[in-house]
Amino acid sequence: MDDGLRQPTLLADARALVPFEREQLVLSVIAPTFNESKNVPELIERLEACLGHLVWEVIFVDDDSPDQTAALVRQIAQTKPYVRCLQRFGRRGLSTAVIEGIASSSAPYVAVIDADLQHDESLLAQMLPLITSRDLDLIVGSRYINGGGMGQLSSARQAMSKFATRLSRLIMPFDLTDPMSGFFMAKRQSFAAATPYLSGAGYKILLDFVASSPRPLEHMELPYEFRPRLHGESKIDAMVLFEYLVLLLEKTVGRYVPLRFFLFCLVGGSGVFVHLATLFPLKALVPFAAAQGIAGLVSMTSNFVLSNVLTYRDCRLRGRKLVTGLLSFYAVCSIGFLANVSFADMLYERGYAWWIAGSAGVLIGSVWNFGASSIFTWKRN
Ligand SMILES: Nc1nc2c(ncn2[C@@H]2O[C@H](COP(=O)(O)OP(=O)(O)OP(=O)(O)O)[C@@H](O)[C@H]2O)c(=O)[nH]1
Ligand SMILES: [Mg+2]
Repeated sequence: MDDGLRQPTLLADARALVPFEREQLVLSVIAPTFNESKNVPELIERLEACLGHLVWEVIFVDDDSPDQTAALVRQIAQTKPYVRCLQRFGRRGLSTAVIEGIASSSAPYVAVIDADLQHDESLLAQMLPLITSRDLDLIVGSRYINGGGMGQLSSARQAMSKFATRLSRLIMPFDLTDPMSGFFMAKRQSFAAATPYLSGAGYKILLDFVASSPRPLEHMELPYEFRPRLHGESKIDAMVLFEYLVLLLEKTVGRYVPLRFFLFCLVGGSGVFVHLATLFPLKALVPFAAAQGIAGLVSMTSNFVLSNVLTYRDCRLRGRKLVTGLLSFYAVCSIGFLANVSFADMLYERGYAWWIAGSAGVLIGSVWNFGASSIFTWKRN
């Protein structure tokens, strides 16, 4: 990267380039964590080494990790007041963790970094003088520009990341070489301006930020080499991919239809297949009405399971609540079915074409099922 600017290689340079009072809090570093207790102490030490000349803080946003990451952070924070812990309960999500971490900070600049030591924290000392002196909104750590790299990431993961980067062009207002990067620094005000429009879905908070900002962001990229994970496990799984699709849908289809409703209808569509696939073999074994009834129950159950895992993944029912939720879902859908049939019948009686009457019935039934189940089954609006 040749940006014509003096690159601060020494800490003294960095301090000289950051126009803040000695006592003023300049930077909040947000580190989302889930089971990172083995990495936290090392990350704090490394941040101290590169930011120690500034007034800064690190906020660990932990989703109640079973390995007691939050307790460890709090213990360290007792002697290091620049270390903070924001512990969340009953939910998961890297993007929402970052959003809430940033919302809890008051520094004029924020940085987001993985807690697993895979990002090059020493870059923060370069980012800060650049973002202030150039009055930028955003500096992104990129693995895809000269000097950066994917490290030892498996070729399958590299290919996935590149594919996801290509897909991101659907929603990106400007080109970034590495919108999948979880490593960036931003002006807090610029992030705050985008906050009301953020999707919060999944793990790609940088892409969400860039796609949700009400105005184009003044930005630049700096290279870094992605390091291998030293301790702990990656949280990348099929759900991460699904969440990425949700983010893309939210920023495209979601502009016109609430995404949860869209997902609810997709799941409902899959229920039609489940229904027919159950009905087909059953009708040879039992009377048609019984087969239709059983198929209805099976498809409602599969709709419930899929909605619980996908559409309402953030307030997923577990244990005993799964059973009461299923019963309330049956009740809600039965009323929806009656509404569907009676509305369609009324339209048909009034002379509307069969397909208009039928579709209107399905729409009324779906809207009812969606609204009522989100209130009674998953207890939200
Ligand atoms: N608060 C919170 N943090 C999370 C969650 N999922 C992942 N993280 C943290 O986000 C950071 C990145 O997660 P990783 O699983 O390492 O994902 P990655 O770095 O993209 O993938 P790997 O290269 O496989 O490690 C780590 O600090 C995780 O602890 C979550 O649901 N909630
Ligand atoms: Mg990682």
